[in-house]
Amino acid sequence: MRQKIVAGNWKMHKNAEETEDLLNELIDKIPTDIEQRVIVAPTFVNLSAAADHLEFTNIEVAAQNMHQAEGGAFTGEISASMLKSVGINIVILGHSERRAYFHETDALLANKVDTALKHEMEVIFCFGEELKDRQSGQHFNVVENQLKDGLFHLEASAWKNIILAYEPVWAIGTGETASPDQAQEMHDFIRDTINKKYGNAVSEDVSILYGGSVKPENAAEIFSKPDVDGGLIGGAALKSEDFTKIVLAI
Ligand code: G2H
Repeated sequence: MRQKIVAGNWKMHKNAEETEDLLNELIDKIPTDIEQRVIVAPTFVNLSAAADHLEFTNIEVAAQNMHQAEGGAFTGEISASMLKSVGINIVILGHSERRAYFHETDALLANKVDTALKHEMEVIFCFGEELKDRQSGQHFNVVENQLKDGLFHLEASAWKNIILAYEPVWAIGTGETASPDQAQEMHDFIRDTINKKYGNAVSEDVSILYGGSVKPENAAEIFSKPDVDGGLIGGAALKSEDFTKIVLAI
């Protein structure tokens, strides 16, 4: 059975005090008896405190990135074992901002995925086409290649630790959202592509989140689509009222 998941990607927002405040608000507002998984991804420096703070709650904590190496001379980087040592078992990889500003390629991401899985972490793997790809009708090809190059080297058994996040780059932080039908069309394509490679057991079990300007106003309609299993939320994850509404819209 695939899971319903709402994850908040806080990007480079919230200092230590603001992180604690937002977590306290979320603890107050998000009911404890819901079935959907709720994940938040604060910045690296606040992960340890966030994991401690949320230990006895139903809110999980993810990192926004990690390095592919086990350790070594990589100034400024963070390894999987460091994340695990402070209680982080989930990592977002391949966000379009990492791909665009930090030149992360599908080949590099395939390595990062391997490292995360080796450390028994769950991966939220982000991918999605740019505006030019959609305008030129290449969006299915681009998405298929990102999926294949980043993840199709995995054994079927590894997919239990993979969560997908389809995030069309033209909809990220722009206020522009893919229509619920556009999201469903691509999620269906993604599931079908996985089905062709791995079969039903994997394709029906993998959760595919939608990301890109999800707000309280549009969340319920997007989440109502059969192949949309939740969302990866940026801007709207920074306000507890909005994020809670989105969590409850699923
Ligand atoms: C896409 C999303 C979260 P936003 O980046 O990953 O951000 O909801 O602000 O578009």
